[in-house]
Amino acid sequence: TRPTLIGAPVDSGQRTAGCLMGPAAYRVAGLAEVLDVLGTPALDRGDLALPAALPACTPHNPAVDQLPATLAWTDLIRTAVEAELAADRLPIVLGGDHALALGSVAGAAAHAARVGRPLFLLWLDAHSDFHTVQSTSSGNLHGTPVAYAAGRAGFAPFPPFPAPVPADHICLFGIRSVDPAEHRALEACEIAVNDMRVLDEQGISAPLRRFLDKVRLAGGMLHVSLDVDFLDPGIAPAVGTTVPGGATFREAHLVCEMIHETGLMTSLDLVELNPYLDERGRTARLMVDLVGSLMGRKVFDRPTRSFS
Ligand code: DIR
Ligand code: MN
Ligand code: MN
Ligand code: MN
Repeated sequence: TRPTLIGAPVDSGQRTAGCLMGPAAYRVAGLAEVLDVLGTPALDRGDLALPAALPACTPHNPAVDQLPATLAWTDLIRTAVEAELAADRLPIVLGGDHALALGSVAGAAAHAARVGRPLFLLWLDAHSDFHTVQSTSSGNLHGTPVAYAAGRAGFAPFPPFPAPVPADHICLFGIRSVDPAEHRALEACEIAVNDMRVLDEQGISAPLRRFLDKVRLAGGMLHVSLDVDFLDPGIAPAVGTTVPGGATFREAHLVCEMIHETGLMTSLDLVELNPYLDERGRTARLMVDLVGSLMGRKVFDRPTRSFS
């Protein structure tokens, strides 16, 4: 499946300016060239843009920031992702902050429901992003897309999520920052929380393989959402919400290589890159490198590993 690049310069989901420069940074860092070399050239649709006038709407929760913009982005991105999947392409959404996943996962879910396949969600992130519009304490809607995808209540005035992803189809990976309201809600559901403690003890490959096996056995589609802060800030400083103790360079590449070997990934988000905070583009280049691994780059070709 050929990739399509969708620029989504979303910066309404959090309050550190700069995420809107993300799509440009990925292009400057050579994303298209990496995909060319791998023999999977991308179609670049350019950047989505918000309409000039946004409908007024007032959140029930007064803490919520920039709700009209995030509502409009959600609709635009959902439509764009669903269209690429319907055209049998692999959408790669270039963020933009993680609020864009309110739209991208909705687009993937709508498509999966239409073709009658189960959708699975792999969330590579320091954060669980399991707040609702009601529960968010920061007011930053980038902390909500997993809860939206899971079909939690408390999302008015967002449209109902098209086909909620069952809790046992969601895998959070790399987690090390969970707010109290998210913690309570996660404990009351079956979502797999692979926090850093799990990955320290079991390594990265065993928990990931368990999840990928489940996706394969179910014949599922797999949406991967890669937040820059999944990575350790020592190698990926260009993100507004760094949390120490993240994935190392090799752990992150191994995750991407394993995903590629399964051939299961059907859509991808690259989120939270803030190029304004970067050191000479190193975080953008690392993210582009990881896309290389996700799309098949390897040091040496091995027979495809059996995931049974
Ligand atoms: C925090 C930070 N839990 C919030 N969240 C995210 O604002 O709700 N940071 N996603 O990247
Ligand atoms: Mn996130
Ligand atoms: Mn995060
Ligand atoms: Mn707990």
